[in-house]
Amino acid sequence: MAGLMAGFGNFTHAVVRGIPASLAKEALRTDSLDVDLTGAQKEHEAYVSVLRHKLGLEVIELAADESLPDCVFVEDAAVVCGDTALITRPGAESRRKETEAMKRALKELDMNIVEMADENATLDGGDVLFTGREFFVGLSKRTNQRGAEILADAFKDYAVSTVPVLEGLHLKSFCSMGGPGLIIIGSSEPAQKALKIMQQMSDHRYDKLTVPDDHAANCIYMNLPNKGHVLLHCTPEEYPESAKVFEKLKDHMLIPVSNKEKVKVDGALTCCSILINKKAKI
Ligand code: M3B
Repeated sequence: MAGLMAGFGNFTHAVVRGIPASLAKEALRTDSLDVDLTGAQKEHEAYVSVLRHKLGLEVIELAADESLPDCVFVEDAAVVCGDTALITRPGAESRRKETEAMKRALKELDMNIVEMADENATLDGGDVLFTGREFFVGLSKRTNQRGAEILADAFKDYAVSTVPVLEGLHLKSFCSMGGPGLIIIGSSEPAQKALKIMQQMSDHRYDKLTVPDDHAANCIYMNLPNKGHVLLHCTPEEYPESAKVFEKLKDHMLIPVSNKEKVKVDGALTCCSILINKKAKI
């Protein structure tokens, strides 16, 4: 396992994208909440600043596009693992063109680009959980079986299993990785059911960290050269009970990151960056 998981969470680069003014009124959302645009932009700047300044990643910032209200949620437009970048075919028609700028940026970074050309396939990166040893793909409103098959073709070194997402938008609306072999999971029934399915489908025994709030289970884990285990997680202000769970982690450098405005349009922490490791692992 040490060999297999070596390098998990090690990143050198991040791709992010600005927030267009159109996000406030036009970004897709499950609950009809009003977004404070300036607040969202400030919150996003702080997020990018953590990646760039606190963590020292090389951050590539794509310009916001007013015709793409959801474009800040770059995670959905590509899945990057190793040197391969799968450009997705987002499930929401209004989001399809978000992939164009992402594809250009990932080409520029010398990634091997795989495209999802099949018109019957849909996949949002928010439905893709990479554990370091395998992929779980949520079958949701946005991602279908064909999308999962194309992902499996693109990343042949890893097993790919599908998980039905019964409620909520994406698989990662209630889970994420918290370290090598550690799944962070929300407490709701759909989240717990999905975890059970993932455990049944895997040959590996994952550790789990359960948090009271589903939203708070979406964290960003990294393992960085001079910092060790790093976890970007929700703030105590937003989810006090879940924040207490993270504060007990002793091996991680904990970084609370605010997501108050972006959550109103179903955005979480992982949604706002594509993380890449450009350093050879050997
Ligand atoms: C959210 C897109 C919101 C569009 C991300 C992952 C789980 C809760 N208005 N996209 N990737 N979802 O977050």
